[in-house]
Amino acid sequence: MKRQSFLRVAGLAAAVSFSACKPSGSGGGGGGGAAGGGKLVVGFSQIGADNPWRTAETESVKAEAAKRGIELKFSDAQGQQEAQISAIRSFIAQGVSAIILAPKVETGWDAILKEVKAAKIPVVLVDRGVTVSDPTLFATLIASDFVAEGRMAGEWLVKKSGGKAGIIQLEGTTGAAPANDRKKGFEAAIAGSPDMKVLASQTGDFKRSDGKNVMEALIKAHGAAITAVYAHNDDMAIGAIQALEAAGRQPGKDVTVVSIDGMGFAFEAIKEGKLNCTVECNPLLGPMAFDAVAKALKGEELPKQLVQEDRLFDETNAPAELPNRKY
Ligand code: GYE
Repeated sequence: MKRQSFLRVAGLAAAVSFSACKPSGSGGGGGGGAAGGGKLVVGFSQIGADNPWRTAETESVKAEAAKRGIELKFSDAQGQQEAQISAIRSFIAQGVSAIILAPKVETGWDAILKEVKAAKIPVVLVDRGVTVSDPTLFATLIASDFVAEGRMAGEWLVKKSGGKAGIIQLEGTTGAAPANDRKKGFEAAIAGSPDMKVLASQTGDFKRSDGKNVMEALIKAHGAAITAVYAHNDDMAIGAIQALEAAGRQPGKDVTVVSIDGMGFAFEAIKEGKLNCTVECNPLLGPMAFDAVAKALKGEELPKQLVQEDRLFDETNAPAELPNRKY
């Protein structure tokens, strides 16, 4: 695979700027936003609505557009990258001023992003990164450092389990940046502890139902050897907790469960003693996304990634934080 010739965008220091695309009425070559009758028109291509994290992100983008008087063209791709590509093509045809894209997977975006660039429409990526041949194909990425999230979860588990565990890893959507990187960070964190063994690592597609089904099968295969679960998101962790309980295990006690996202329901599960730890990942990206859109439209240079800082919560600090959770 020619991966080396591609640039992994997250963490790149280079900055790019887009030539200013004026709001409504300027016409020509995209960026006109004419559909809005004076309003700025922005397209948002969302992956789907399969878990509460994603719905929280969608709501944040919609609410921020409304607050700023921006007309938002929203497309839900129902989990299909091809549908995201079609939506982007339709945004170009409609002459939007900017595009916000939450890309399902890391690869396969070059061609469509080149079409967007040719139309002089800036692209702001939210929540997941892409691997592209040319870093000027997007203005910036607003996302968390997923390797760091995985590392925090892994380090916490090494400490909690005294360096010895039989682990089930429930991966996110195959090919998605947070699945790739949360795996990488976690596995690096446990690499120095020979008794931290990953018994199985399978995708649960970031969904509660898949997390539950995969966990049921893995309990049958590995039984009592399982002493820990690392789920790439809270939803799959809840699914795994249900499967463990159905199998007569005690999640949170005889099986340590660690996950990522820091959703309110995960805090509740920590309080109930069924989930042990969650690393937050903020889905409320609307305000930052539209700040970036505004800057890109002014032709300002943006860093290639605006990193969200994430904190780790367990039984020691989750109860105090619970009333403050906004997602
Ligand atoms: O963790 C998960 C969602 O891309 C950061 O995707 C996001 C992840 C998030 O489906 O719950």
